[in-house]
Amino acid sequence: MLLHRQSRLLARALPRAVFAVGNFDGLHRGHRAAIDYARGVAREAGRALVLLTFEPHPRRIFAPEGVPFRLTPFGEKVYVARRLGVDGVLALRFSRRFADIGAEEFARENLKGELDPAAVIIGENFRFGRDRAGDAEVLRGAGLDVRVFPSLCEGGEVISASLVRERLLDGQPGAAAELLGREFHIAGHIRRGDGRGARELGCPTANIDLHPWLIRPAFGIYAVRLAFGDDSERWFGGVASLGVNPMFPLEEPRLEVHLFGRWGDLVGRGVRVFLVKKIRDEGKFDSVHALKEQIQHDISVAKSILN
Ligand code: RBF
Ligand code: MG
Repeated sequence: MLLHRQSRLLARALPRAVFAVGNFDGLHRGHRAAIDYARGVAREAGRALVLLTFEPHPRRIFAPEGVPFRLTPFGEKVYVARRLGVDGVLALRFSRRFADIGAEEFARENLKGELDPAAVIIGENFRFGRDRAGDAEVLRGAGLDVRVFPSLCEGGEVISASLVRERLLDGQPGAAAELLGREFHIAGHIRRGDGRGARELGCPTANIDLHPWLIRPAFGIYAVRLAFGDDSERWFGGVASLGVNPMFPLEEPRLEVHLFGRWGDLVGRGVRVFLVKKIRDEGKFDSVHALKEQIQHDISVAKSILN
């Protein structure tokens, strides 16, 4: 799969591709239905299938002070896209100046002119250009073959990235997974911790810093699966603490995973941690001993969830 940030380079490599256009944060089931449809269009046209997306997420430009909200930070969006089997990702650099391009100009110059797509697939709520004035009609006006893919509904609700975010903020990773079509995951590298877990709590943990723009799911203790590197098939069970450790307060929330089994030094390894189920809130206990006992209980609860 090709990843480009410049239209010219992408168009040279994959001329006249079929483009599915959107922010695609989360690449949830609604996105994937549209991408599957676009794949069919691409096959029929004998063209490559490319996701055309925007980075950073426009919301970060329009509301720079907002709370972290990304379901899939850029690297993870690319990772999931690769697994969906698209031929390319074109991630246009979003900025104030970019946002200020008029809708007609964007359709004519940036899409038709630079990419000359065989077809363009957008979601029904997709808008683009200055004042969000661009829609399917504007694209058609630029001479593009446009297909509008309807939103996917489940249980009377539209599947959307914001609905997935609500589920995660509510501590419901299982409900989020149903909307995503896969478990929500946090990617990162294992950092050296202070060793307290192993020393005082009988529970060594791998510490993972959270991407600055990644959504903070409800703080608490979770049953998790962990995979190393880009391998998502082989996974290992564990129990994780996500939050600020009221017993030993942290300034920035982080993820600490206790992996079941015996492991050597994992510092530096790239991992993905999949949230399976929230077990409880973070707590403040009367003693380190009480926390230690609680952790042993969490471990057995997590094991039974994962089995
Ligand atoms: N820290 C807390 O302050 N309160 C908790 O309730 C809590 N529960 C934990 C449960 C598990 C399963 C694990 C692995 C860690 C938990 N921690 C909790 C974090 C613990 O304080 C931390 O791992 C050590 O201080 C080492 O950094
Ligand atoms: Mg640790």
